[in-house]
Amino acid sequence: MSGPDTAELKRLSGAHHWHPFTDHKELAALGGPRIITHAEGVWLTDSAGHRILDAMSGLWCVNVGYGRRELAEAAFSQLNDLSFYHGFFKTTTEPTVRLASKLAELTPPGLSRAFFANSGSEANDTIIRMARHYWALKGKPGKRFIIGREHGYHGSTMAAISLNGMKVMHEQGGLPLPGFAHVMTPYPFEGQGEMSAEAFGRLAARAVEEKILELGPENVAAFIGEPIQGAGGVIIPPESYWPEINRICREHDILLIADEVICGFGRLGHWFGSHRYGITPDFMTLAKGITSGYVPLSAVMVGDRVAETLIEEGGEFYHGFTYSGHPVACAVALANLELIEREGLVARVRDDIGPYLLSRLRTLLADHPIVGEIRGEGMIGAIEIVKDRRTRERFSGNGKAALIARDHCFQNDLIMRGVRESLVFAPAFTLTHDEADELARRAKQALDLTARDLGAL
Ligand code: PXG
Repeated sequence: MSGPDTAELKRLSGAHHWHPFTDHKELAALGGPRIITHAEGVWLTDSAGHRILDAMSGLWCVNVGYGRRELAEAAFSQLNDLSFYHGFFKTTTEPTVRLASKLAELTPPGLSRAFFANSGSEANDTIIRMARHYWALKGKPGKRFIIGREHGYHGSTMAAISLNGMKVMHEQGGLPLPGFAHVMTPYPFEGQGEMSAEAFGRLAARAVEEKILELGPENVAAFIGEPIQGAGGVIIPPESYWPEINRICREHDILLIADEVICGFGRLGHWFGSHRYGITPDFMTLAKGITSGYVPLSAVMVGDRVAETLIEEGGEFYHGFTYSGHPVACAVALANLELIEREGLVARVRDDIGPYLLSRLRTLLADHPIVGEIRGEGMIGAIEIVKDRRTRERFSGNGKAALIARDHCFQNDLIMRGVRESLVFAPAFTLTHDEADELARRAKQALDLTARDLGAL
């Protein structure tokens, strides 16, 4: 069987395809994109025939690994039975209802209802509207501010970008929109210094409280945070952080939004990051792992106090998407959740492959000259790159070192992401021990080459 015409696809891509988050001039200079043609387990194949170990499970989403027949069959069967119907005008479909009910069972108590969308960004936009509408119905229309965090990532729509703590995104398009504020994040490697982890967690939580008091609690609708920040560099908070956030939101009557787009569906070795950290959210954002990325789907879990007010006092909520609760996406999600349960993948992440991968990386990189820290939880983690392990001094060039390391991984057929000064990873939960050994070996090779390039060896 002959493969696709790579040269033609690259040419067509350069002429017609606008990639997400891409410098197109740079991509053209590199000769165009790599074209992925096939995937199985944690292995991608590209059009040149390379087998690539995907340590990112796509974009933090292919939790059950690629090529699972059960998910393909669920889609095929649903496409044959009912390819589309919607949830507008007093109708719905069976997979939609069954999935909503399954999510209510899996998520923490008090989150009983699911609104469906197609992406994490849309789900977060939905939450902003619901939160503000809730406060208006409560007679507090002034409560409009949403507080997010430095390095937070919540999506790419105008409102979701406004939640993000990424200045480079704000600079394009005149964002954030009015009504959004940002605070520091609990990033121990950079901020803890001589403090205890406990004290640092409290300090970072206090920043949220101070922002609420500065804006006035009567003007603040909600606080949003990822249990562990993913795209911002896998930032893992001290244990003291989330309990304090729970308390602060409760005391100042602020809604708490847990963005579980990356942490949800077993990534941290618990069904949700909220279980891991004891977070008691009013809203949860779900996407990615909900279908293991096989088809697009996201959901907003709406807490009971908000839902009851919107339902009892709100009348019609003028919000929804053509594909809200798409039956094919919901059928795939149900098959995905069933597979995670049947194979015990959440426990596997917590007790087996998560700790194993971390220990392999820690063993191989224990004395590596440019590794400042290896951190992780379940199947998500980061390797901090430093010039000096003792002082934590960074290399110059603002993240250039991580990009060099990322490129060496890429050349060695290993996919990791470079985020600021870290290499981050989030493989599928089905990674075998042998594959974890291989991943760690390739990561070490990439870091050795990076150290050589930067004159640190
Ligand atoms: N919340 C979180 C926590 C996310 O990580 C979104 C919301 C937005 O989801 P959508 O489906 O609108 O993309 C995300 C998405 C990266 C990367 O390179 C991360 C994401 C998306 C694309 C790339 O780390 N996270």
